[in-house]
Amino acid sequence: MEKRHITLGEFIIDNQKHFKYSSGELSRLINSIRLAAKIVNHEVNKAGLVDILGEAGDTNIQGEDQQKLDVYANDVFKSALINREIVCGIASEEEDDFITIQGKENCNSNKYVVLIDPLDGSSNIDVNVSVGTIFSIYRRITPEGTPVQPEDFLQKGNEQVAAGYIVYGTSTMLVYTTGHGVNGFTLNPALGTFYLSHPDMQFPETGKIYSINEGYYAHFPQGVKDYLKYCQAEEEDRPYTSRYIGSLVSDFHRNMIKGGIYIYPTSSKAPQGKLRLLYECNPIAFLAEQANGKATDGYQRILDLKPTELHQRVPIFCGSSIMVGKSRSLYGEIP
Ligand code: AHM
Ligand code: MG
Repeated sequence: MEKRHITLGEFIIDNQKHFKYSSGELSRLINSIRLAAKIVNHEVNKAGLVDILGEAGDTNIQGEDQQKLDVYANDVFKSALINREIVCGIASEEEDDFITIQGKENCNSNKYVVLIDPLDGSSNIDVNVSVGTIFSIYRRITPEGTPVQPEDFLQKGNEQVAAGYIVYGTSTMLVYTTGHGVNGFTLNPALGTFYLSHPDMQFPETGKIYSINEGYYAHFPQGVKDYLKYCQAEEEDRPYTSRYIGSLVSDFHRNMIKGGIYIYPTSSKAPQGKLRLLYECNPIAFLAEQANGKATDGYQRILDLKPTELHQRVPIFCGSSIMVGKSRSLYGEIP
């Protein structure tokens, strides 16, 4: 009998039953992310062909150069979510402040807010290396029908309703969780359809890959240096192998499949780390835990951190549970 291929569209509908009293709002929201992902994918894939490469000449809130495709991806995801009026607010790594969506006659009865890093790792675009989109979805906590407030976005990661990423790689994949495991879908570019290719993704308990920018070694805290020495030691199961793309989604995706740890620690150059709690670390931590892995800031669960500002940065250690546990033990006591 011919094997039945499940599409992302079918999967979303089938999984709606996991949500008690679901009105289909979350399903519609994930559907619009799916649509925006296809549009961005199309543009990313022709990045070498058209005059869209290079910097847009603007800098984002963190003072980093914005690449043209960052701006494009930000616009695509924003309009996919705003035009369909399925969220009440959006916060983006590329925007200074969150966006309130008023809806018809200034009344918006939608329940969800989306936080997004529209094109992560974008410094890699010019050299044809994989980039990604990361998204995180929460239920608002302020009353429906009123404008969203900062506290709707500054929720702990363990309040996430859904999170995921799209990796624009050798093939394009959408990987997401709604708190019932992690599933990965691969885009068939000829048909424009995502198919379930990686059901119930799980981190191996341990692995042999460590991913960190070792160029900053001299600036790392002693605990991180000690952990790196441990990774490199000649022992039965070591040295581990070092793999660092510099594109979080791609590094995380590879480690989830093969087993490994990704680290972006604090350093004397980046005292808070580099990655953003709301747009990068929380969604990645939710996926890690749903896939049987772990994510900490070196001391505690990322998902337990209480955010204080939209663009807050935190250090992150995430991946296979045994490896993250070991890094925790070498990292030291809470100061
Ligand atoms: P970005 O959001 O500006 O693209 O930065 C995030 C990226 C991650 O994808 C990647 O893991 C990290 O920055 C690489 O940083 P570094 O070049 O300092 O190693
Ligand atoms: Mg980013």
